[in-house]
Amino acid sequence: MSFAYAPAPESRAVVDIAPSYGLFIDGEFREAADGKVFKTVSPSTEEVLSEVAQAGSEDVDAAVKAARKAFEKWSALPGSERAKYLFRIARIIQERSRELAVLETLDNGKPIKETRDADLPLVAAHFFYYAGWADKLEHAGFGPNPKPLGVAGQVIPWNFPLLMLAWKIAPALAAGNTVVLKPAETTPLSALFFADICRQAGLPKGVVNILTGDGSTGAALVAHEGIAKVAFTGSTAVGKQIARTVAGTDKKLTLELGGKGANIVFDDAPIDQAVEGIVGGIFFNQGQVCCAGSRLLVQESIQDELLDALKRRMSTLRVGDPLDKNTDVGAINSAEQLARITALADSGTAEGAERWAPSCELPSQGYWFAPTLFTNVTQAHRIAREEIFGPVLSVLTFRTPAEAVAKANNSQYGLSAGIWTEKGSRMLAVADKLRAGIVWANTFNKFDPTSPFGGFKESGFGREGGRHGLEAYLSV
Ligand code: TXE
Repeated sequence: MSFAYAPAPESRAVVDIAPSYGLFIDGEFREAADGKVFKTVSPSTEEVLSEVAQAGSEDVDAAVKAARKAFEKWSALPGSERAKYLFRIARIIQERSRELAVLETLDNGKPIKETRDADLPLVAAHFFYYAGWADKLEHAGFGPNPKPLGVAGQVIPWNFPLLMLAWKIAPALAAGNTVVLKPAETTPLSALFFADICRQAGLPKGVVNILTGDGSTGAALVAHEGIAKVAFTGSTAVGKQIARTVAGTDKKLTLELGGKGANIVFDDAPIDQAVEGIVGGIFFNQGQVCCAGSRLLVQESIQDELLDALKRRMSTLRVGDPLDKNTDVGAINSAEQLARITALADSGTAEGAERWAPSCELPSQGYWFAPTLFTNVTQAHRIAREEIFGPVLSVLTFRTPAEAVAKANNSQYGLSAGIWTEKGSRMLAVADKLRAGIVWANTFNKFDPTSPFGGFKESGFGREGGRHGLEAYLSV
């Protein structure tokens, strides 16, 4: 006898999306000065979800002015008062988490399982965590009188829209700064819902301003002379451009850019556990994760055993409707991103790597890419060097720990890595030699607001999260 268990898809009726949204400036929603708008579509269905305002330079100026005015009072509040607002925001996020999870899944394409169990709890956790810091800045070892910087201009990507917003806004506000934040053009909605949460929490006008728009809006924001601090998460190319804009000004800058994380599996690793970590490391959020474990480095002696187990596990992944609670792999965020993934995966085949994917039926509407594995990969292949930002894993082998370290570090990036071994001494020795901002031990993609996150090399500089994340928003 067999039981078919199929929970109903998460109801999209829990979220009420308006047909259009304005910019959130000085506590009010308003149209763009030049009336421009753009559409946001659901990547899993290509349905138009809403039309949102496209901020131009006049709007950037208005938002920065509102934030500067708000800064005077906000920065003068006792930390305990700022904490109350942040705690209130955190609690409202928890109360509205089902609605926000469905919204994020609709706008981004990621499975509800992830928005519900990873994104939203982490978003709330960040606000709780930094709320706790707001009245302790004098005691955090920053020196006698840490001061906020002013207005932070923050530009975020589309892969974790609400979580990246939380990483940026929570520490900025706790430290006494005000913000103008620009969400990515393909995922503007959760930031606009967050604006509504700020109103619900009674946050003073102008402390948080949200400007929807594309790269031109982001460029105008980071160049604005009223901005004291720029925080960016996105592509390395745009990060370099922003660094050039900011160079020669007194703006503080943090950049969180691309990655090509190595997930290193030694022959004594617990195989089943490692397979789960490898799968989570590359297929979580369809691999659209800067710290994804996109290079699997496996010790040669266990290659066959590990790859067999990995393929079996990949064959059980369910790809499809992201609102279905059983779905493991959702939609790719945009047609452009799908095209980038497709082109890089095709380069793998063209350069001689061996491609494998489980048989799975992809929906006919929307942007989809099957979980894919490449073996016979060399370090020279593009799929071993370039960030694919998709559900594509490149497998390389090694014989000795020294070779594993050399291969892992052979990258322009240095954001994340994972090590799988039962041997504690080897774990520590290898971790110490990896040029990566985050090294996971017998796990992968674990996040926590108390841990600083950030990279080496072309993965950027500065840290978000933890006490270090606060320092980026203070003059000490
Ligand atoms: O990034 P962009 P895209 C990587 C990933 C992906 C590639 C391209 O490899 O395939 O980048 O993605 C805003 N000044 N990552 O094109 O363009 C833009 O509007 C100021 C890794 O989406 O960098 C959006 O809000 N802002 C990454 C944000 O920058 C500008 C996450 C990111 O978009 C701008 C995303 C400009 N000149 C992509 N141009 C990670 N580190 O997690 C664009 N923007």
